[in-house]
Amino acid sequence: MTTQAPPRAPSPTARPIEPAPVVLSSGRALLLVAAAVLAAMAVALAVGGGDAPTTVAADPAVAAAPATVEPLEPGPRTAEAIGHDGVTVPAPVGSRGATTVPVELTTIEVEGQLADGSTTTFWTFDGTVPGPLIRVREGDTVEFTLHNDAGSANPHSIDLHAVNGPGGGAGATQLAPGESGAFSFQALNPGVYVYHCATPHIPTHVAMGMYGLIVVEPEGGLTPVDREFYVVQGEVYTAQARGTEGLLSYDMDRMMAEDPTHVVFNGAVGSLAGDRALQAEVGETVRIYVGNGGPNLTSSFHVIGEVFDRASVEGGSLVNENVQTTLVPAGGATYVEFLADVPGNYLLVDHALTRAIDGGAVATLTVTGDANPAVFDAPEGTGDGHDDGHGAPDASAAPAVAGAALEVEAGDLYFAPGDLRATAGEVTVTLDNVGVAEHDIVIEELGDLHVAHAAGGETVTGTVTLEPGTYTFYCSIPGHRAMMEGTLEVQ
Ligand SMILES: [Cu+2]
Repeated sequence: MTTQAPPRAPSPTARPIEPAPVVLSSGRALLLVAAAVLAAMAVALAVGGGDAPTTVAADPAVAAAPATVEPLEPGPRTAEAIGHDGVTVPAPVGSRGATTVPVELTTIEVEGQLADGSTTTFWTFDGTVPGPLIRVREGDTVEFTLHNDAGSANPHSIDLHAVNGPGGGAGATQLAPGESGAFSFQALNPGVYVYHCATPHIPTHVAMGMYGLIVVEPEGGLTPVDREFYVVQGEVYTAQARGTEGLLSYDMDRMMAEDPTHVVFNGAVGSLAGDRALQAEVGETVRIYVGNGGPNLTSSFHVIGEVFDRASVEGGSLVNENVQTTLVPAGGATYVEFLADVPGNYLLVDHALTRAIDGGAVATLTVTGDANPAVFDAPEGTGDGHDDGHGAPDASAAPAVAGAALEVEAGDLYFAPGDLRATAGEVTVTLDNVGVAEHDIVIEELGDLHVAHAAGGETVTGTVTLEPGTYTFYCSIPGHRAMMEGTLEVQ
């Protein structure tokens, strides 16, 4: 019998929040909670025929969660967050027959990192955004148990889109803090499905992070691949402007206007970048389960520099081939597959590009291995994959400027030239930003020293004193570094 992974404690960088109502910027918290309880009762009555939610004995291990963990350490590019790592997925079902599969999830409210230097309150399944990937087989009977952690301030529930039955389970799982509920369903339809909290105000619960995917594999299983990844897009609506430091609060008015401050993959800006970038090797087959929690936007999912050899149409049984960008509707999911042909950094984006370049909807897949010039060949320093992966179409391959003055063009998303040389001493750096988004130049080895920062269309000059050596420079705007990083040689 297959058992899903047990509920996980929040990641070490998440910390429990105080068990008080979340303060909404509009000051409607108490009203919302009261409305949620009333509406939850209405849902339970409507769906459950008047029965109270099924309650099972609380698991003491769950009741003890969330564990005490270290506080967040805000700082540059610290992508550690409540964000799911994108690689922890259950094993494929293979060729086994249909069976009974117990699945347990716990709803947990935590404060976690949203972007560099900022946190927000997340409501989660099992402490991550998205919640765990659930994986079953067509014909399986899923015995589903949901626990609402005792430390929660709000009722929660679950609606699995793979369910054929009222509310997708939401009627049986309207749970007050500390309660548990259970129901069972047979997974009749193979595909990739969203699950989400369905407790009023439902869009708020979703925007706070309460979504994930369940894969129902067909009889015989999906085609084996070398790497599987799990990436779910979602919107975040904060009262404070993007880039504000500190604890950001939820903004109901922005939500109602469908005007998110952040659009993210796996919960946070930079959640799948830097040390947490997805990894594959040349020659490997890759499958990405892609979901969209929404609650409002439709994703135009694209991987820059890759063509999907196969893309399921809306997560169902119809599979398209040779696809550049696939739509993932709010409350929808799919999977895409491709062969990693060429080494380099590949950016996963919502190709409604403002959301990626400015809003945070960007993740990195790093492919390592031998160059494959028959498939892609380019001069050094322009993103041929075995140097530093710059994407500038016109980045000079020639030796970069030497001397006491450096001129660097920044665009969306590249530096030109991609590598720099200078002589030791005081160096003037002119950053000419020809792009629309803001860009900066930061030197890692000097404590992430900001040398220059330019808004779109601006040219800005900064100075820095350099000792001889080799330095790494990059753009520190969230999501940019994967394409905007180079080496500075100082003689
Ligand atoms: Cu909820």
